[in-house]
Amino acid sequence: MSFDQIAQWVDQAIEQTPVLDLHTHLYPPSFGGFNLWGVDELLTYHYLIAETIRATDIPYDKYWSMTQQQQADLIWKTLFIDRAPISEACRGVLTTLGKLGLDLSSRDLNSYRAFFKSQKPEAYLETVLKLANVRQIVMTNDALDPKEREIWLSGKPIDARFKAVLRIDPVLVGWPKVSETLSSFGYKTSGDLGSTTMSEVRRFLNEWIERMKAIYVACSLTPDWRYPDDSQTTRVINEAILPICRERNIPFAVMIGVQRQVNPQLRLAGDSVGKSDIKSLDRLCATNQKNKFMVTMLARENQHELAVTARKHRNLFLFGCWWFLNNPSLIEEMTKMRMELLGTSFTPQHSDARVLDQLIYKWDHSRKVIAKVMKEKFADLEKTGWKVTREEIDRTAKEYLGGNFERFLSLTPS
Ligand code: HDL
Ligand code: ZN
Repeated sequence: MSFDQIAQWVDQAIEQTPVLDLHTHLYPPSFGGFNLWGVDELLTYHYLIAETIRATDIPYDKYWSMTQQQQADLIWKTLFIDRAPISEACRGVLTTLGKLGLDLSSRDLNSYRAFFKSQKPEAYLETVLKLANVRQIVMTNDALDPKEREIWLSGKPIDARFKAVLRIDPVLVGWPKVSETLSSFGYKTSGDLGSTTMSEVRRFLNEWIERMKAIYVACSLTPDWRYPDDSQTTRVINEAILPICRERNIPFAVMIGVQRQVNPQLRLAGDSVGKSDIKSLDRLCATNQKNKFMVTMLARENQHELAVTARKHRNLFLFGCWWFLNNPSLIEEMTKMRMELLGTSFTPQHSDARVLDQLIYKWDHSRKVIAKVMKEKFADLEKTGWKVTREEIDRTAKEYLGGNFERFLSLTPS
């Protein structure tokens, strides 16, 4: 088979395979204000806030006192008009606007605003899912957020394309403060994490996994995370999260390496990255073989050891180029290394989208890089004398863009 033919098959397979996006911060229109979309939300994405603050000397409190439209105007002028919008987050906004058919040569933000003003959330969701070719959106849900909790308790039906995930960072790292929040919701918890409290934490987990039909339980962990140790985090993992995830046969997703709020004045944009301890992850997977773990790590320096660790533990499901790694140069480096070490048994990407329209650019950009690496790997395969078929290319694309994850969800570790 010629390289051009292989390349054409890969491009078609990657473009035409609808994606299961296994980690996002998106919500269906029925969640009202939680569903963020439109050009002002795109421009005030926290990645672009950080880049704008860095490029100007605007006082933090002046920025935060502006309306969202004023913030978007400042970001547009600073990063798109006064400077070339060549960062990944800037390019993403333009990819999205361009794919929606807007005239980027005008550089007229108000004309773009007029387009979004004419959209309705429900119909716009269909437009975005079609353009992004996304079939399922996995959310990040916080049962401790009073507003989100109310929506879940209302029992409002949810678009079946949106799947819930119970995100539990405070339950892991927020003791004793989180015991007040839990007890305000009727759980008999106290800061001491005694046996009653631990069983009430289990009740909280069970009730909300059930209510949300959560497909996994997730948390993010700082570079200082160690397992096991004598911390409350280890106790909650061992005595509450792992037993319940095992009983329900759902994964526990650990997203490791975020250094929270290194610059609190940036608010959501104030988090950073740190190299994390791979031995803790190794022990987590090795000593809990009947649990399933989804893992992504934030530091580039952790990626090779993470891929090797995935080779050692089949209950470790490796996914995505997370956050500061979600850039073409690093997606290519990581995906190449992962294909060489793990073959087809991982999920190359998730979008982490916070604004619905971002699905359009995050998947356009990532698909191109994944396709580039697949072309190279299948061409190498062909050069051995193996006869690459369109079927195995199509099958591999389906595995990478959601099939592997669905199979992992269905597995029962022995
Ligand atoms: O903790 C997380 O899930 C991260 O993805 C954060 O939400 C982060 O702010 C983010 O949006 N990264 O892309
Ligand atoms: Zn996220």
